[in-house]
Amino acid sequence: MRYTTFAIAAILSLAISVPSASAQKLLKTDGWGSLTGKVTLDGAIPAIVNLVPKMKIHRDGPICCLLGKKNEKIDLTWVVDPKTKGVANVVVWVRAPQDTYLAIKPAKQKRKDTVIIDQPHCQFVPRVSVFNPVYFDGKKEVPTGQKLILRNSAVVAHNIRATAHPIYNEDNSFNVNVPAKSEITKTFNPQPLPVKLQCDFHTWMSAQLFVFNHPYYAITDANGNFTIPEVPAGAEIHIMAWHEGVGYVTPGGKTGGVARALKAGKNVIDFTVKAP
Ligand SMILES: [Cu+2]
Repeated sequence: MRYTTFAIAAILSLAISVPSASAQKLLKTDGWGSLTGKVTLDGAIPAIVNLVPKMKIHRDGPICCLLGKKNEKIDLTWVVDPKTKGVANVVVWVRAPQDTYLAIKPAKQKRKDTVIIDQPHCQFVPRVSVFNPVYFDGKKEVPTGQKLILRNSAVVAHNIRATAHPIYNEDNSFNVNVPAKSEITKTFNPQPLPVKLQCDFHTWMSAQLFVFNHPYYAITDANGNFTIPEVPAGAEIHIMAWHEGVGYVTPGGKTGGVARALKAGKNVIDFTVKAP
């Protein structure tokens, strides 16, 4: 078993090249532009999956789960505005070309905000989050000061099983009980795809957490709209988008994206997500 795990890890480490910090050069850019747009669904809106039947037969149902808000009692993989077909919870970010990194304004290198993922009843809130614990300064990753709190404000115990990438976050996956009215702080290293959070007590509970080493990201709102302010302009970068239901929305996976040089001022890019 030990050898098998070791062999798999060895193969993975060959297949996945973790960028070496020393090989990266600052991407030469000129000014700053905002990146804004809308993500819409192409196809029929997936049916809403009602979680109430599962909650009704769970011992925590009457005392906790069923007391949640409406959006805590449905599956939130697909949240689509019925009028505009805007898709919520799409993560949009930009990626520097290979062997380069993006400049970050000093004001965005330090952060005082905290990412909080709560479990107020029997659903993670919010469903999709982004955490920016470090930024890349050209040589190394430096802490931004941003913290991650995994909170249980419910009256029942939850469990959090975090599945992170085995290479980028070799020691950071965990599985812990979180008693009622308590919280834990954790951290992760940046990785290409989100860390998945689940609760083993309420098996329908699930959340996604992206971890980036830059501030150039946004999550689409209930109407599918997003804005990333102050992105380095004037040089080609890759615009990336991801949705839980389909994975990468943009072509080419983690090394792909939509290549574009932003102009100073406002830039617009829209995406469509194929319905499942
Ligand atoms: Cu739970």
